[in-house]
Amino acid sequence: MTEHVSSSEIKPKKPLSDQQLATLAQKIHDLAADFGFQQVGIVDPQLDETLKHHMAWLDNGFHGEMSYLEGNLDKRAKPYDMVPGSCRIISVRMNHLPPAFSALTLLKQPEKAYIARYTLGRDYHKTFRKRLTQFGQKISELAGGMGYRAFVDSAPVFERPIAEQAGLGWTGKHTLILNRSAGSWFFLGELFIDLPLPVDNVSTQQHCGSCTACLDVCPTQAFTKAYELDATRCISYLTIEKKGEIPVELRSLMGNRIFGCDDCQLVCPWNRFAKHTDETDFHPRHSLDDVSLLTLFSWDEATFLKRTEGSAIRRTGYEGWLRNIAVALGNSKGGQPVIDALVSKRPECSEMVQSHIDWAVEQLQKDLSEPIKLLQFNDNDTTSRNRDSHEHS
Ligand code: B12
Ligand code: SF4
Ligand code: SF4
Repeated sequence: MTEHVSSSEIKPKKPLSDQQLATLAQKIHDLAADFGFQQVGIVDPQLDETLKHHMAWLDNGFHGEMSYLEGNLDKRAKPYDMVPGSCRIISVRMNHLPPAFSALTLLKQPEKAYIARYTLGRDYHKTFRKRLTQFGQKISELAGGMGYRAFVDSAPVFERPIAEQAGLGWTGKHTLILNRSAGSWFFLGELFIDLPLPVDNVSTQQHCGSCTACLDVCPTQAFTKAYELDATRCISYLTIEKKGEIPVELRSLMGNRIFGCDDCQLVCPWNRFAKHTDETDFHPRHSLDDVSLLTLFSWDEATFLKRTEGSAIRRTGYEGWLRNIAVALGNSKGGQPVIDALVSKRPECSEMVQSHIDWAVEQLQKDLSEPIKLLQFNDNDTTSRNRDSHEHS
């Protein structure tokens, strides 16, 4: 992942009084909605404990090939060192749930592609970074000058623990931040600032209770325990971050998920309270919310690049894209027509993709002699009702 930052070094003409800082903090909360943020929190984070957890997580090798998570550990624990002069962080969240998108229906149609909701539209980094920068400019104007720097994802910033300490929600057992009025369908971003604003008083209460729905539903059993994810088993990692071969033992568990995965969020009861986003940038483009695997597999590289322009999907690259679709086609129970499509595309593919095609063909040939089983989700259980419940609210 790349670092997305923007900054300004304008200094205030004279220090603000405590009263002026308190008034400014209130205005920041009042103005957030004008910039497309559903919530903000001002925080002076304490991250020593988080660093210990992070290091233990790395020691277990749960980060796989994401070597960037090993770097800048000092800065992760002392984030102000990244932006000299900064002394507070404004943590913000932005909803991304697109309207009228039935995840359950798609997951039950093995011939269709499932692409994670967060990436059906434009790359969120761009929209979010632009808004954060405008927000920083506005605050700077109100303060009579302020140094600030905006981060959106993947800088060495502990975004989730910072958001939790800023009061944006609690860390769920699936490791994501969620809150009682919005669920978890939102992105996080941060504005590092050099004004000593009063921090928000926040509740640190957790509301997962005895629920384990996210842990139980994970198709690849990627959670080693509550609050601990072995990313190397997570479909999001396998389809987006991992280069090269996808481990054979995980392929049949991936179903039709070709870019990211939403299952642990779909099943979460708190997502019944999630709100759809008004940001048209996050609405699906090129019918990616309802498209067959064979259609996507037929794209040549030029078509892939054109249709994924401005989208985070480009991150996987054309080779990774074909690899992911080949695995999904192997799980599609699509029989001879799918075998034919795989075999006909094979000569133009890299060796790595070819090995996934061969695996897929083998699966489909096995299926031809077996009755079709589609037991991934059952309409009658409460899990599947929770899973899509917010779509009907
Ligand atoms: C690497 C990464 C991934 C990896 C690893 C995910 C992971 N859980 O760590 C992969 C590729 C698998 C991934 C997947 C996804 N990701 Co991601 N990812 C990141 C990234 C870049 C870094 C996260 C990180 O540092 N992980 C490493 C370690 C430290 O994680 P960890 O051990 O779980 O950390 C937790 C513990 O230390 C724990 N902890 C801390 N102190 C303590 C104390 C105690 C007592 C306990 C028990 C625990 C505990 O809290 C930490 C945070 O939750 C962040 C952006 C950022 N800069 O933060 C986005 C981010 C976390 N991802 C995000 C999203 C949306 C996703 C996906 C939903 C995308 C998708 N639909 O496919 C999935 C969700 C999978 C999941 N269940 O986590 C969002 C989450 C928004 C939210 N509401 O929380 C983020 C914040 C990006 C953003 N700016 O919005 N992601
Ligand atoms: S995103 Fe999917 S694969 Fe990853 S932890 Fe959640 S349910 Fe499991
Ligand atoms: S599914 Fe249950 S355990 Fe998981 S985050 Fe949601 S409330 Fe917490």
